[in-house]
Amino acid sequence: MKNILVIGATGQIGSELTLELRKRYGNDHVIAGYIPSSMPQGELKASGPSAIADVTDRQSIEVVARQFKVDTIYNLAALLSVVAESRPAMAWKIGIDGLWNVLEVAREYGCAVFTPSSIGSFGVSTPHVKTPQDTIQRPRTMYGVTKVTTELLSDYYFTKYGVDTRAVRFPGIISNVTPPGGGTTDYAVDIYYSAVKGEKFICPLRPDTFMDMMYMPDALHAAISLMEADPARLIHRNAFNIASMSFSPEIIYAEIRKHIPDFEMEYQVDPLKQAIADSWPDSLDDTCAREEWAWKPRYDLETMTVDMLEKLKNKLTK
Ligand code: AKB
Repeated sequence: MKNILVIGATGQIGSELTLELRKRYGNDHVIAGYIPSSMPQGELKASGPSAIADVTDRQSIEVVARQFKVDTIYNLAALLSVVAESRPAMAWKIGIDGLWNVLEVAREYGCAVFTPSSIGSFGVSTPHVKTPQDTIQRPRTMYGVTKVTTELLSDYYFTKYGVDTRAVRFPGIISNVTPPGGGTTDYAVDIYYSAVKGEKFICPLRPDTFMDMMYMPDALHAAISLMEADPARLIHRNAFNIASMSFSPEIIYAEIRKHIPDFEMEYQVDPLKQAIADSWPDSLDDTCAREEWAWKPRYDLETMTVDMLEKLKNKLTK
């Protein structure tokens, strides 16, 4: 039986990933790792064990690994792209010094490790349409620099020490549970909240800014199925392009208006967010993920929008 530690269990992805892993592997086998300023609440707290696991404090991870006989770590600790630009030293400390701590514990205790990369690992010189799996990665944001380093360091621990590291490059993740914080793709979540609350949405990006996005159930499915994949089939490891939909603000706005025709949106471009978005791919080629571990998304913009609006209506009108 697996024993899994999720580091960053109270964050946007961690909060839903922990519950999904508990459904699959049993509540007692999935530990919600948190930092003291962000304690688990509600179902996350009640449904299984939790423990302090701070990536900047190697001992805290080691204690949990030993106590719970952890064999798999999902390391989700990171600052997102916009906030990392204002706190670059902290972004490095959490993303890279933190990863080093996680990998060292994994090496000692024989754990597999999933540490996501991102579309942010690409830069202006990367081909932007159908970005290949193996291509130029010269990002100019601190977020991107930490994500490329994450990929390299994770591969290094695999080839040098045999640590079973695997990862995907997440696009913008859209969910109706825990809001994201400080990302360039956050607008694609915020727009649904505004639509359901009946508020005008102020869009921080130009109408024609394309980026890859994904609905949370597909993102969870990607992370878990990659970690369950037959290692003999993996040619790549850190990190796989995955894709399900690519849209611009004007396209998502039009899709929401099919359900809420009087929904209004205005553009007030944020120069930092726009510059970051312009440096990222419009769409990724995920052929390698499809071939090496049978990746296949379930949601597109249409089906995601129906589900998002329904779930948010229930959540916000309670
Ligand atoms: C961000 O916008 O920073 C993240 C990402 C795409 O990695 N959502």
